[in-house]
Amino acid sequence: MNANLFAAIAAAFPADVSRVAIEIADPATGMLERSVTWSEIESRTAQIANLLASLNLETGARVAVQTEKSVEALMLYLAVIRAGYVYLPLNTAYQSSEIEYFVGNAEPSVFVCAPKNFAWTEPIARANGVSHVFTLDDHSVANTGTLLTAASAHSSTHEIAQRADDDLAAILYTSGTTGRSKGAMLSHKNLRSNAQTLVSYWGWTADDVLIHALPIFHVHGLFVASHCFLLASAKLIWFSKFDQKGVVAQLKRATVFMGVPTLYVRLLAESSLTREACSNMRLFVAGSAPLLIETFNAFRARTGHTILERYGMSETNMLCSNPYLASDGERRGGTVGFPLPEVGVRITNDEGKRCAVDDIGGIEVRGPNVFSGYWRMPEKTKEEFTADGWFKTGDVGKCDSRGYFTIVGRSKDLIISGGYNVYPAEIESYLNEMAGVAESAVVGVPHPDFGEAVVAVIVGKSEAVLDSGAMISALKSQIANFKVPKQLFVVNELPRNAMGKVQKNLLREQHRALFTRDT
Ligand code: MLC
Ligand code: AMP
Repeated sequence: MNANLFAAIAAAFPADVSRVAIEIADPATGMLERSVTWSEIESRTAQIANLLASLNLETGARVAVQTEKSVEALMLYLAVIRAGYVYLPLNTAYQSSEIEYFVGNAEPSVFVCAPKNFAWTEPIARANGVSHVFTLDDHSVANTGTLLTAASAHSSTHEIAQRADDDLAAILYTSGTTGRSKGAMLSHKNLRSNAQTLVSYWGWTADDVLIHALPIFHVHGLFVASHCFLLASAKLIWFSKFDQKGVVAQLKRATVFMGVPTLYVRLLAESSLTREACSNMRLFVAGSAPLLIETFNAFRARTGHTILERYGMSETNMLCSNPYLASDGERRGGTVGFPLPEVGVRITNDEGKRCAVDDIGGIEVRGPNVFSGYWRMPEKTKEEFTADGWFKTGDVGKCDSRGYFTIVGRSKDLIISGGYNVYPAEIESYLNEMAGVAESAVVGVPHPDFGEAVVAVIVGKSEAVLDSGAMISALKSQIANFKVPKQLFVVNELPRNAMGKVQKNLLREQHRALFTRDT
C-alpha cells in the first residue's frame, strides 16, 4: 500500500472527473469567475510533481512556499505531497528577517514566491543554499510565474511517489515562547488519519459544497478545509480572501463553512446574513481561537445554525470537536466538545497526575494525528512530550462530567489575534533592540474584531525620547503586520512582583478596555 496522502486523495476522486471540483469566486462580490475540474486537479498536480521530480531533489527535500492564496498554490501543495517531498508553507505577511530564519532553518531545496516578492526573497533563498527558486501567481493574472511555465513542459500523468506512514509530508512553523520558531514535522499518516476522521465525524458527502475563505498556509485552511473537500470528493467555492459580503452571497449554494472566530464576528456584522441566506447550509465550523459565547449565541439567533467549535494545533491537527450528530450530544458554546475518535486528550496537574472532573490542568494529547517532533530540535521535542508519550499542548483546560472539554487559558505566553499566533517574546526582542528602549512587555487585550490585539508597553532608557508611531512603523518593516502592536505605550516602569518578574496580568487588566466598544 502507498501511504502517500495523495494516494488517499486520488482514490477518493469521483468516477466522473469532468465534474467541477472548485469554483473560484470574486472575493468582494462572490460572483463566480472560473472553475477547475477533478481532471484538471489530476493533470496540474501531475505536471508540477513531474517538474519537481525532474530536479533530482534528495529524499525528504523541503519545498518552501510563500505565495498569495490561489488555486494554483493549492495545486502546488498537492503536487509536493504527490511527488513525495515536504511542504513548507509560509505566511504571506512574513518579512525578510522571518523568511531568512525559516529558509536558514529548514534548508529547503526549492523556494516558490510571489513574483512581486522575487527581488527580495530570491537573494535570501540563494544565500541559504536553495538551488531552485520559482515564482507563482494566480491564473487570473497575466503573469502566472516561472513555476507553471516550467511545469507546462512536463507530462500530465504522474505515478504517485511511494511513501510510508511516518515519512514527512509537511513542516509547519509555530512560534516559540522563547527563542525562534519551531518546525512541527507532520507525516503522511498524521495528515491522512486526521482528515479521514474529520470526513467521517462531520458527515461529509460528495454533495457537500464548502466555502473556502481561509489562508492556505496554516492547518485550518490548508489541511482541515482542503483535505475534507478532497477526501469527500465534494465541491469548493474558493475565495482568495475572506470578504463577508462575498461569502454571504455564496452561502445559498454552499453546505459547509469553516472560519476563525473573527470571520463569524464579521459575518454577523453583515446585514445580508439571514436565516434565508443559510437555508442550504448544514454545518458551520469554528476554531483556531476561542469563540466567544456572545458570537455563538448571536449566530444561532440570526441564522438558526449552531456553530460547531473544534480545537486543534499545528503540531496535532484536530483534537476535539463538538458533536456533529444531535444523537451524540448538543453543541455547547464555550466548549470544544469531545476528543475526536482515535485521539487521546487528558488534563493533568503540575505533578503530571490526571485531574478530576472539572479540575483545571494542562491539556496533553496523543494519537495518530500528533506530530513526531520539531525539525532539528530533539531537546525541545523531548521537553514537550511526557515520559509516557503525550504531547503537552501548552493549553490549559478542564473536562466536565459529560466529557466536554473547555479551554480556559494557556500556560504558553501566546496571543491569538484573528486566528494568527503572536508570541510576545518575539515582539519584545525586536522592541528591546530599538534605540532608546530599556525594556518592553507585550500583552494581548480583548479586541472586538480580532478577539485579542497586541499591545506593547515600553520603558525608555534615561534621556531617550521615544516616538511610539515611529517605533510601530519600524516594526512594520521588520515583522509580519499582524504581529505589530496595535498600540504602544511608553511608561516609566513595568509592574513587577517580589521576584522581579513583570506582571503581565496587571498590564492586561490596565489596558483591558482599550478596544472594546463601550470605551
Ligand atoms: C490582518 N490584520 C490583523 C490580522 N489580520 N491584525 C491582527 N490580527 C490579524 N489576524 C491587520 C493587518 O496587519 C492590516 O493592518 C489590516 O489588518 C488589514 O490587513 P488585511 O490583510 O487586509 O486584513 P484582513 O484581510 O481583514 O484579514 C483579517 C483576517 C485574517 C481575519 C481575514 O487575519 C485571517 O484570514 N485570519 C485567519 C487566520 C487563520 O487561518 N488561522 C488558522 C491558524 S491554524 P495594517 O496596520 O498593516 O493596515 C490553527 C490551528 C487550528 O490555529 O486549530 O485551526
Ligand atoms: P497554532 O499554533 O496556530 O496551530 O495554534 C494552536 C493554538 O490555537 C492552540 O494551542 C490553542 O491555544 C488555540 N486554539 C485552537 N482552537 C481553539 C479553540 N477552539 N478554542 C481556543 N483556542 C483554540
